[in-house]
Amino acid sequence: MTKIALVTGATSGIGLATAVELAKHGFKIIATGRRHERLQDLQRRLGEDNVYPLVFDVRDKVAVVEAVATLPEEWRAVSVLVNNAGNAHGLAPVQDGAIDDWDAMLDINVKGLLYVTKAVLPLLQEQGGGHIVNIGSIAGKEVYPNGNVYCASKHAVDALSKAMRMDLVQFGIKVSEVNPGAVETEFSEVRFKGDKERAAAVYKGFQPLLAQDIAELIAFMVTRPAHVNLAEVLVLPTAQASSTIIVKEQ
Ligand code: NDP
Ligand code: 8X3
Repeated sequence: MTKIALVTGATSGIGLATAVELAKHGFKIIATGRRHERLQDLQRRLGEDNVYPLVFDVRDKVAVVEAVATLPEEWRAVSVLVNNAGNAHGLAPVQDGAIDDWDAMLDINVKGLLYVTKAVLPLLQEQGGGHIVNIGSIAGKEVYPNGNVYCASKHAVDALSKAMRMDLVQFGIKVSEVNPGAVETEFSEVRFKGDKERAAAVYKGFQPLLAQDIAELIAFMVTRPAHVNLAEVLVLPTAQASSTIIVKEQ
């Protein structure tokens, strides 16, 4: 039987690459995000019957529940949930931080992940098990200067992943966490509010991870035998040793 994976943030970066990679492994994809036209592009790319676009903002708890409730019968047998939607807003010391940026990061990265999980969990339970993959970050393991609230949001994802594993083990649901270092996506463009030059500078002078690297890892995790759960993976570019130590060529 074809398996169904719901991937949040499938309009760009890690989520988009994961949707494509899981489709290669035979999954049908419920692809979510706010940018409907990008979800439609993905549907055209992977085939009308292989992608179900679901548009919602993860911050809107009513919209999340309503969107999941609209899934047609043939799309309800979800066995994999990839909680990927997330981003950073700003990079500033706490004394200069913008409150709207803090709200966005906590609302999207923490509360949004919880809302989606709560809405999708019953579908996994109906399958008698399943797999939730949360995208954390090296920022959930360490903090770095000016990263304060983004790091706090990813530390929360780290705690929630461990806690969800404890709560859901009784239902045969695996919970895994992937913690990447620097991955070149739209992440820094969002963080720096559309400043492409500043965003590109983050990845200059070394080879960052590609979204595809993370997608392949997620596909590997969700295709392990039923008795194996790769619970947590920290994955870094070779040039990166910690949040603050990245060896760059001059
Ligand atoms: P991108 O900016 O390329 O992708 C972010 C995705 O999240 C988009 O598809 C976006 O869709 C979705 N998203 C953002 N806000 C919302 C929202 N309010 N409601 C619904 N969807 C939303 O970044 P990445 O691919 O890099 O990021 C994916 C995840 O990986 C994030 O959780 C990020 O924190 C994490 N991560 C990234 C790293 C990196 O270096 N890039 C390293 C470690 C972790 P849309 O805008 O269409 O709604
Ligand atoms: C994204 C990577 O180092 O900018 O989570 O926090 S970092």
